[in-house]
Amino acid sequence: MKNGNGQTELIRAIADLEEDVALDLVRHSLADGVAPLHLVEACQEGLRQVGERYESQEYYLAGLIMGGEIFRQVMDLIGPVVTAHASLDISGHIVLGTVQGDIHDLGKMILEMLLNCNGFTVHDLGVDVSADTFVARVQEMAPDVVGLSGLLTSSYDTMRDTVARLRAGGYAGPIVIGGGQLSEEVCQYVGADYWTTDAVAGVTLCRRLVEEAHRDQTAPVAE
Ligand code: B12
Repeated sequence: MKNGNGQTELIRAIADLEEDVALDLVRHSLADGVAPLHLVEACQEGLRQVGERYESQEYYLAGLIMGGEIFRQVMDLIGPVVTAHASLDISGHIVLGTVQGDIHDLGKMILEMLLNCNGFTVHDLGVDVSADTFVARVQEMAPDVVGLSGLLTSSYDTMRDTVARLRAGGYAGPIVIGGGQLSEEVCQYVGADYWTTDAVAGVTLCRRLVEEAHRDQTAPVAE
């Protein structure tokens, strides 16, 4: 991977569903010291292109499945390298899950890995998680942050319902939504506090939210 910021060949290999080429590129890049998160970004772009080809009917469902499988294997290679650079300097709890009707979890897995590396305790509820389950687990865990993941347009209504149910259930903390197709408009529609399409930005946000909450708790009471 020598061109530009070194990601172009990997993007192409993923978009073309060339599993062996993609995995070799990742192995060599890691050996050359390329930052693992740059490789994740390249994979994300490659998968976006897989999605485009699916939409234009160049690929069928098998293409999406294959793209997801390649990415899962890339994660297996990248995971140990990312974990080796963990900085466990913050302690926060996050309840995380993919909302009901949606089974996309690769992005959620990256977020979880990065949160773990930053010292967070992540309660991952999995995929296709009902609003009832979110409410019950959030009441049980009292997390600092709730994260909802969703990649389908149809997930926006489920996210909206989940946010409303969490608020009705008494959770007053920050709710962050994440997923490749999200936007400010979607965030407002859903009624979440924050949104992101990027796990690194999500971790930075969660760190800030936890630090702010802890600072508020320890601030001296004004006389
Ligand atoms: C791989 C894939 C699949 C795999 C998923 C495997 C898995 N275990 O996740 C499989 C084959 C199962 C699949 C199924 C389907 N898929 Co699909 N899929 C994709 C694809 C190609 C890649 C998704 C992906 O993993 N991206 C890589 C990750 C790293 O990116 P990410 O998820 O966005 O996550 C990043 C950030 O968003 C963030 N993040 C994610 N979650 C969260 C949460 C929080 C709290 C935070 C802070 C951050 C965060 O962190 C990540 C890293 O930066 C996308 C294309 C695309 N444009 O994304 C289509 C896509 C999402 N799928 C699509 C469709 C249509 C489907 C199906 C309906 C197909 C079908 N006919 O059955 C089904 C739906 C199944 C269901 N009920 O959920 C459409 C959705 C269209 C729409 N507008 O709704 C897309 C956009 C493809 C397209 N262009 O048409 N899919």
